[in-house]
Amino acid sequence: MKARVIRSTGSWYIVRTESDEAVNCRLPGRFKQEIEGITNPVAVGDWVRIEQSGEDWMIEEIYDRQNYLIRKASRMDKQFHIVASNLDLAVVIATIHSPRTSTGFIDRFLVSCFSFGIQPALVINKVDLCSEKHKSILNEWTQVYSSLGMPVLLTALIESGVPQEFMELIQGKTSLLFGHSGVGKSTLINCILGESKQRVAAISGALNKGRHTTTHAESFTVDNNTYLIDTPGIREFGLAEMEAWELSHYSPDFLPHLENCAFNTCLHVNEPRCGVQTAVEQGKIANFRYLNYLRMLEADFNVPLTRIPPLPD
Ligand SMILES: Nc1nc2c(ncn2[C@@H]2O[C@H](COP(=O)(O)OP(=O)(O)OP(=O)(O)O)[C@@H](O)[C@H]2O)c(=O)[nH]1
Ligand SMILES: [Mg+2]
Ligand SMILES: [Zn+2]
Repeated sequence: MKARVIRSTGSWYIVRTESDEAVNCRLPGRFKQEIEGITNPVAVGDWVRIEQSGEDWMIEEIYDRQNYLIRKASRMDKQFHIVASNLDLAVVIATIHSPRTSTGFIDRFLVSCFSFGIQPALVINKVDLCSEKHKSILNEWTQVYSSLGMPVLLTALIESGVPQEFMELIQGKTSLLFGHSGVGKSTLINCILGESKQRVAAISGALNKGRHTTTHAESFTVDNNTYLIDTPGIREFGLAEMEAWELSHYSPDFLPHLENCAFNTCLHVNEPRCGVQTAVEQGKIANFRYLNYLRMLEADFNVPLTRIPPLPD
């Protein structure tokens, strides 16, 4: 029988059958040996074939994934973790404070979405907490990220609930909710489902970035063909399955300038006659986007930022 994984705790999996029944399943040990370097052979969003064996249901086959989002389990780790699969939309929820989301985190997430062919969206939540000073950051993020061709929505979930625009955006899709702990992912799920499906952090915990309220990824049904996947907050996002030279190709704001680079091996660090560096100087690429790009090159691909000595003019 065909079913879709809606929750995974590591040893037990809950799947939703095509007749909308939730079934507890286990995974035969052979799957764990088959996929080296991956912490979870089965991810939320996977389509699987299940068979009954005695009292238990077992996952017998994992169907090919249409796409998936994968990240390093932690920065120094060699292991990878599949966040979720078969996604139509990946929503990163960011907050300007309580907690502070860095653009570096958002940009890593976006590069991954573009590389895996998943449409991203940005929700900036807790705008009710934004002071005048934060408003200029809000405006900058909105302008820069919209210009990458992605939807950007501002929300104050606790005060004004979920905007209609968001409901239209997710309609008919399987969407992932992603972001640091405490940004309001589970609050969003509860607002949409109109009940407390997911435990959310107590107000006192809202400032504490280290506290994780959601511990497992889980898919919730909004309507027949609309699903939202809540995930545990993460601190860092390590890139996977990508080469250094590809990074700029997954940055839509860099793309139009790549053809102006003199060298086709250009990593846009300090090579001469580089279209990307020129675009940054001319303000055509936001400075913070470029700095985040350099940090990714250095941290994830060990590219020394002094790679090529700048040529004298
Ligand atoms: N001021 C304010 N607080 C909010 C808003 N949305 C959510 N919160 C609060 O932020 C806290 C954290 O919300 P959660 O929904 O638990 O956050 P989460 O992203 O699910 O966190 P993890 O499960 O740990 O990853 C809760 O106390 C919410 O009430 C908002 O728009 N404004
Ligand atoms: Mg949560
Ligand atoms: Zn270049």
